[in-house]
This record gives sequence, C-alpha cells and structure tokens, in this order.
Amino acid sequence: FLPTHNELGVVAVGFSGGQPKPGVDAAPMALIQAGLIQQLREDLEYNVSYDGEVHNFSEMLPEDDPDYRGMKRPKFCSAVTREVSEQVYKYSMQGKLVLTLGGDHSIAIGTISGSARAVRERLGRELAVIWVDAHADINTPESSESGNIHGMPVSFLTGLAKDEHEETFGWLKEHHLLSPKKLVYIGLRDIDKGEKKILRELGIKVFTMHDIDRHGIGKVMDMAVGWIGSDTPIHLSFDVDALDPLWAPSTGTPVRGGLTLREGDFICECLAETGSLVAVDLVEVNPSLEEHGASETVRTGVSLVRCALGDTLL
Ligand code: B3U
Ligand code: MN
Ligand code: MN
Repeated sequence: FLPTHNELGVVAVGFSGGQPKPGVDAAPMALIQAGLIQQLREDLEYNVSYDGEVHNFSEMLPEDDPDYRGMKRPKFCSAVTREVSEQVYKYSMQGKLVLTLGGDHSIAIGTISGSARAVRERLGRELAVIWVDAHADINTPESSESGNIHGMPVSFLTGLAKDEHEETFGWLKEHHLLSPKKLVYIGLRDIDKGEKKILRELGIKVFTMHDIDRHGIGKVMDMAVGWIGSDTPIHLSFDVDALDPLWAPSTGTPVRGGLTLREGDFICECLAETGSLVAVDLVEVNPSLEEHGASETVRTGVSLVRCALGDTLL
C-alpha cells in the first residue's frame, strides 16, 4: 500500500483562523524560502508535485462568521479544511506521499480526513495517526475554554464532535473519520481537564513527556509503532510546539519541558523507517513570534520534515 516511493504532493496552507495569533499563515513561505522543497527535490530526490502557491483561502472568508457553539471563525475553518481535505485526498489517491505545511493545527481536520478517505478507497484500510504535540487538541466545542478550533481537530476527526450543518463541519462524513484506537499521541504535557476525561473515556494511547522521561524515546517509539501494528498506513501530524521552546520558540503556545530536537527528529526517522507513512503535516510554526527564534524554528521545521521523508536513513 506504500505511496509510490519518491512521489510527493505538497500542499501549502497559509491559514491562521484556528487560533488568534497572526503570522502562522506565513510559515509555508518561510519553510519554502529556507529551501525545503528544493532540498526535497535535490537532496532527497523526490519527484515533488507542488502548484507553487501558498493557499491562504482568503476568497473563502465569509462575510459573516459569528461564534457558534463557542467556536471562533467556524465557517472559515470549515470551508478551508474542506478544501484542504479535497487536495490531500487527490494526491493520496494518486499514490503520492502528501506533505502539508501549515498553518495552525485546525488544518489537520482537512489533512487527516482527506488521507483517511483515500486510504479507505484506494487500499481498503483504516488510517492510523501519530499526533506529536504538547497539546491533545481533542476539545469538543463544548469542552473548549478558548473556542479556538486548533484545540479541537481530533474531536471532529474521531466523530466525538459532530455538526449537522455543512458549513460548520457537517461535510465530515463517516469515510473521513479516524478510529480512536488508531490514534497515538506523543509529547503531551499541557492537557485541559475536559480533554483528560475524553482521553480516558475513549481509551486513546498517549505517551506524555513523563512516559518519554521514564522509558526513553526509543522504547516509546517501539511501543507507539507496536500499538498501530505493522502494515497500517500512518499519517504523522507534527505540531512544532511538541519540541521544547529552546528548539522551537516561534510558535503560538510554547510549553516548556518538551522534546529535544533529536527526539523530534528521531520520532520522524522511526516513522520513515516503517515505510508506512502516507502523509505528514508540519504545523504551528509562526515566524512572526520571537524574532530571534524565528529562523531557528524554521530550521527545526525543515529538519523534522527531512527526517520524516527519510533523509537520515541509510
Ligand atoms: N487546550 C487549549 C490550548 C491549546 C490547544 N492547542 C494549542 N493550545 N496550541 C485549547 O485552546 O483548546
Ligand atoms: Mn496542535
Ligand atoms: Mn500544540
């Protein structure tokens, strides 16, 4: 079921509507200007399909987008993620590995729904997701204290949160969804009370920073991949705030006590090594925060993507 090796589709999503801080929409351009796509072509020898455009989907900005069920900018987030879902689905159906450059983490509603649908249709299989993040991003609109949709993608993707209206995520159908049993978190350290309850009730596999301290990242990756099982297509959704702010200061909600750069790269390498990756997201790089840290954070992002795409394997 592997993506045709060396065929890569890139989707650049300059979207910041899932959270309040401007600047995260500039990340795809910053990553590309730092040479990411060129390196994937020249050093890693991928045949890259990229339309040369950072989509900010501003044409989808609704005239009127009031808060709904406590969600901020619900129609805009819904419309953008719906379009991202289609783009990821198309590349994935062509047997390409799909790389999405965010954008805030709300865009994963699009990327994962697109991958899950393609993997079902093309391979007749269920998608597994490795979610690397300081946060669980599994609030429902009702449990969220912030109303920011980047804290909710996993609840929509697992069907825990639903909405009947097309224009507020009602477009998400059964074939887009992910089984909570096929989801593994790594790096968590800032989980809301409501989210803890949800994680326990759904029996989701979580490796917190505490687990990484206890077992080491090597054992944690063995357990994470073991949980998913070999022979299952994997989507990696990597929030750069999983890394310690020492390595990735330019992000909207940094949390101390995170992964080292090597631990982040190692996670990506282990997943590349499985040969089962079908999609990779890199999100929440915000080059306009922490002026001095911006180029370091972009550099970290480039390193993570290179590792996930197999750069450091022999
Ligand atoms: N859990 C909080 C905070 C948060 C989630 N994701 C990020 N921050 N980056 C929320 O808003 O739901
Ligand atoms: Mn996140
Ligand atoms: Mn996060």
